[in-house]
Amino acid sequence: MSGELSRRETLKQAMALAAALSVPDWVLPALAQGEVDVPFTDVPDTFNPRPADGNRRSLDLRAINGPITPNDQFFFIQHYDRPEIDGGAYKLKLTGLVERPVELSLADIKAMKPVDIVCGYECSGNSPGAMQGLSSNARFTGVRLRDVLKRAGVQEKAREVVFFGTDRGNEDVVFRQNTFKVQQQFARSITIENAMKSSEALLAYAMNGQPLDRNHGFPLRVIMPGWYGVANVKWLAEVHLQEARFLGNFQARWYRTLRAVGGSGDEKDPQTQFVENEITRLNLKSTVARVRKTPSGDLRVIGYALNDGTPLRSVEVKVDNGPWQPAQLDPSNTKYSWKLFSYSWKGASPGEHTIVSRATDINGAVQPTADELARKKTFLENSSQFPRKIRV
Ligand SMILES: Nc1nc2c(c(=O)[nH]1)N[C@H]1C(S)=C(S)[C@@H](COP(=O)(O)O)O[C@H]1N2
Ligand SMILES: [Mo]
Repeated sequence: MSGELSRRETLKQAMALAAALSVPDWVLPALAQGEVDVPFTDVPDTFNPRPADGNRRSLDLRAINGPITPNDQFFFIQHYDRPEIDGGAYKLKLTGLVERPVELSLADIKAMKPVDIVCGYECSGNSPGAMQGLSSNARFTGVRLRDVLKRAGVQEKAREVVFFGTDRGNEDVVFRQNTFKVQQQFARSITIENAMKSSEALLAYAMNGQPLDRNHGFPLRVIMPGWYGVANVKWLAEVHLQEARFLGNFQARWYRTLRAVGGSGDEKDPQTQFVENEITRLNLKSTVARVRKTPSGDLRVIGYALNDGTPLRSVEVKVDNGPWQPAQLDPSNTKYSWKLFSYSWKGASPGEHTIVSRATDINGAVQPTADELARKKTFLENSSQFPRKIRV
């Protein structure tokens, strides 16, 4: 009893303390009046967030002015074309090891209990070379995958949940000396545990309060909070339950990382082992996005961190060869959102400077440097620190 009381007392004190410490009322959204952007000198002239083919778009991080990425700026990318789907005729099929096959119209889905989640994610190919533009953050609305699966019932034997998009293309299936060119639907799978355990996995039909647009998977897509973008199958056509592992091109072949362990790291060194993993949850990452000069002459370094939902311990910023300094985290950050940060830099001298951020989570995982990732042989999952150059 007294233990319970003192625990409550401690909690009350902690809450009072939190209320007394005035939480900054934030840097973003409203960019303060009189501030100007400090130009980056590392953005190549060729960087074009909107290539003319219209088939993809990156986010220009220099334009971030709030926690939510507007729909007409949210990055998009995919492997094939972007199907145009008639929402009125649309049916989501639930097939395979279900108790009863079900087809759901968009109206059926919207009649179910809606769930909202703010979720940031990046393409696993996002990198300094892409100016980190394959990343965005939005509020998604949809229904829990779990609730949809319950409509069809899950057979005991089901182990794998396969999401098929409407888009398809030709892929090579290599077996010994034969290469078969076969048509495949874009598809990804997750385990039944990840589908049923996670209350967060969504089939989303809206983004920032608007119906999904064609670029982002109209009329329905998967959102796996805390996972790389590839998990978020767009233009969802079918959810198929099966016992065997799913081996589609973008599940078993394309989206994987090869790392060297031990030895010299060279392929010919017998002491070196190679480990492959599939692309699943987001690695811990942060990046500087924008630097603002305030009327007082101080600089404000703004950026975001992204990870699998593990709470962060800190985001720090380093200027040139100085020490790591703690940045402030935006109180509006949520478990799976982008975690915005801001660092106040006083007394910057005129000239060129290098600034870099790094994130650390509560388990002590620290965002690696590019050198520390050198043993990663394939380019996906580049979560390295990204030193930026600016001219003050
Ligand atoms: N149907 C389908 N869904 C897809 C893809 C695709 O090629 N086809 N690409 C995936 C990849 S690799 C990424 S990074 C995300 C990007 O989501 P966005 O375009 O909405 O930003 O979509 C994923 N969903
Ligand atoms: Mo991606």
